Amino acid sequence: MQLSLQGKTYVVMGVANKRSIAWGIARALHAAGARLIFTYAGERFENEVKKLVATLEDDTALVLPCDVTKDEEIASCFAQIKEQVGVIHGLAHCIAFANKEHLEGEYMNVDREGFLLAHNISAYSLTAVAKAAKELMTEGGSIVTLTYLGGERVVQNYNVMGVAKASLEASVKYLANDLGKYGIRVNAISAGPIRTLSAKGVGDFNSILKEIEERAPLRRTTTQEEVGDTALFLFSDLSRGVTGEIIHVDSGYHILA
Ligand code: NDP
Ligand code: KAL
Repeated sequence: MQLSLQGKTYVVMGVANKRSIAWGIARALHAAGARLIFTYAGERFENEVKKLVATLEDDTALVLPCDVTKDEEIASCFAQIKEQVGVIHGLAHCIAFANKEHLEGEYMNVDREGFLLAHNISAYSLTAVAKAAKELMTEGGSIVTLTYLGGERVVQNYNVMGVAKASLEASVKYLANDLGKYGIRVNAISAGPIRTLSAKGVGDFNSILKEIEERAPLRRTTTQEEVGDTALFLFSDLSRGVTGEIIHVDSGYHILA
């Protein structure tokens, strides 16, 4: 079945390249006829994002800078969206960052600065952008963020990012409670491991993927398309009774002991 999101507008934050989960979500939304607004962090990926967006052949698509560590950039990004589009119906938050040296060895070696950086970009940013997006979601809306099993359980090397994801998941619930009265739903997708730029440089990523193929109930790894399709459900009216939820799209791996 093909869902239609014709006439609706969605903000997609966190496309770095074609492997990004955000790009999987964007493609699903585009196929459903939605209008898209993309945001990127640094100039580093501006051209890459613009090149990718051009492949959609949709001249209504907008591409705007939004480094989520900067309040003024969030404000000006959403002011531009308001001016150029008016109303939005959803937002995909696909953003996370921690210093590489804090993603190996023992968790407790993280310093204050690294802890705050990971939480600032990976957790607080959802609250900051939800608050800005709310003003444009005058017809109700749906906010979707991305999390990982390492926020619920100890996963080797995930470390400070796991602690930040726990904060992100709690934020989903508190935001869902705040925003429900405005007809805005807030949910997270807990995705299984996918080879993206963020996952690059992770020493044993191959063995992590192999374990999923061997042990996950569905015996295969997660794809960007699977996450994109669940996001589409969360953005559509089919999920109108769902908020404050963490949906695992991970071949069922999270049920295993
Ligand atoms: P990508 O590397 O493709 O995307 C990460 C994105 O985070 C980049 O687009 C990057 O933007 C953005 N980002 C980092 N810092 C900032 C900032 N200050 N302001 C705005 N954006 C910023 O990786 P993924 O697609 O894998 O990651 C997307 C989300 O999915 C993350 O939340 C991640 O934790 C989550 N996830 C990933 C899994 C996986 O296995 N890949 C599994 C489960 C969850 P820029 O490139 O412009 O710097
Ligand atoms: C247990 C897993 C193995 C990997 C351990 C930690 C992964 C953490 C994810 C985090 C988002 C990665 C980074 O912040 C990388 C960053 O330090 C360096 N990379 C960059 O700067 C690139 C260029 C940009 C685009 O990246 C970002 N993020 O801006 C977890 C695996 C199994 C699942 C994953 C990868 C989960 C996840 O959350 O991404």
